[in-house]
Amino acid sequence: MDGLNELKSRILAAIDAAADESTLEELRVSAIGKKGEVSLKMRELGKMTPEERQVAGPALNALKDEINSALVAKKTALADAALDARLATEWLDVTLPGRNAARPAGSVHPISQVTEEISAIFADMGFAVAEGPQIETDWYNFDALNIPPHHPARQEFDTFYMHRDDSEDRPPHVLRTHTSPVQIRAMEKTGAPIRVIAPGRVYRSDYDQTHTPMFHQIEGLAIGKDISMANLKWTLEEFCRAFFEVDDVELRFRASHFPFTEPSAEVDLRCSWDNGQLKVGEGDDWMEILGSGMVHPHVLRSAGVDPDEYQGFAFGIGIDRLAMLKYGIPDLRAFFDSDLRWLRHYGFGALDMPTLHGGLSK
Ligand code: 2NM
Repeated sequence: MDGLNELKSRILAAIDAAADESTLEELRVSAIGKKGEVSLKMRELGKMTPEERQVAGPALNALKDEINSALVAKKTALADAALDARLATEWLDVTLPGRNAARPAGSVHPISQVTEEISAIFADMGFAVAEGPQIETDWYNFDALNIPPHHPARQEFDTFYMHRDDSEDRPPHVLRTHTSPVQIRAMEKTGAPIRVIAPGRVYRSDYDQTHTPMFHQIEGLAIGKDISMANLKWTLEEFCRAFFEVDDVELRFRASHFPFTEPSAEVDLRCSWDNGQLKVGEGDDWMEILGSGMVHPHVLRSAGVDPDEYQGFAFGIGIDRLAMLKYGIPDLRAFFDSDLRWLRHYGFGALDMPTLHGGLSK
C-alpha cells in the first residue's frame, strides 16, 4: 500500500510530540477513529485483489496496533510527567513546626499519673486491672462485702443514694463507696485463683480539709489455695519500695476491723518529716497508708468462691493522699478545682510514663 510508511511515521511523530491528553485524543480520532486515516485505508481493502489484500490487511492491522500502543504509552508518560511536576511543586515539609506552635500543651493530672504508677507496679507483680460501674446495687456495694443492713457505713449520712421511684420494687442504688464491688464482680466473672487491682472513683458524703465527696481508691485482691498474710506483707512492702523509690521501707501492721476482712490490719509506713517533706524508711514516725486483711469467708462465698478451697488477701489504698505525699501537694480540695494554674504546676507531661519500678522515665 502506498504511503503507509509515511502515514505511520507522521502519526507516531505527532503522538510523540503531543503535549497533553486532549491532543492525544484528537490524534486517536484522526488516525484510528471511525473516519480516521487508517480506518479510511481499511475501507479500501474491499476494492483490492485478494493478493493485494493479503499484504495490505495485516499491514494496516499492525499499524493500528502500533498506533494504539503508542497512544497508551504516551498517555502514561504524560500522566507520570504531570505527577512529577506536582510532586516537585506541592511537597510538604512535615518537619516544620505546627502553624500554631504556641498552642498550650495540656498536662496529666497528678491523680491520673499516680493511678498509672500504682497500676504499673502491681501489673509487674501479676495483678490485672479491673473496672466496674460507679453506680452500684446495694448488694455489690454492701451485702456481698459482709456489710450488714444496719452497719453505720450504710447510713444516709455516709452514702449517696440514687433516686428511686416508689413503684420500683428494689432497694435504691448507691454511688459506690469503695471499689470492692469491682473485686466481687471480678471474682464472679473469673473465679479463683485471681489477682486484680481495681482503681477508680468512689463517693462518700463528707467534705472538709482532708475529705472530698468524690475521691480515688485502688483496691487489690489476691485469691489462691494458700495465700497468706505473709504474701500480703511482702506485696505491700514491694509496692512501697517501688512507689516511694526507697530500698529500705518498713511496714507496721496494726490490728483493725473491716467487715470484709478477717483478720484485718491497718498498715503504717516508717517515715520522718523534714521541714514538711516526707522521708520514707527512716525516722521515728509512722504514717498510716492503707487498710488490708484476709478476705472474709462470707465475701468469698458471696462472690461464688469456695472459702474451704480458697483464701487470700485484699487491701485498699487512697490514691489522692498518696499523690499528695509523693509530690508534695498541700491541699486535697485543689485536686478537683480544675484551676489551670494549679494543673500546670502540679501536672505531668503526657510522656512522663510510669516505669515498672515506679517513678518516671524522664
Ligand atoms: C480495704 C481494706 C481491706 C478489700 C476487700 C475487698 C474484697 F472485695 F475483696 F473483699 N477488696 N478490697 C479491702 C480490704 C479494702 O480498704 C481500706
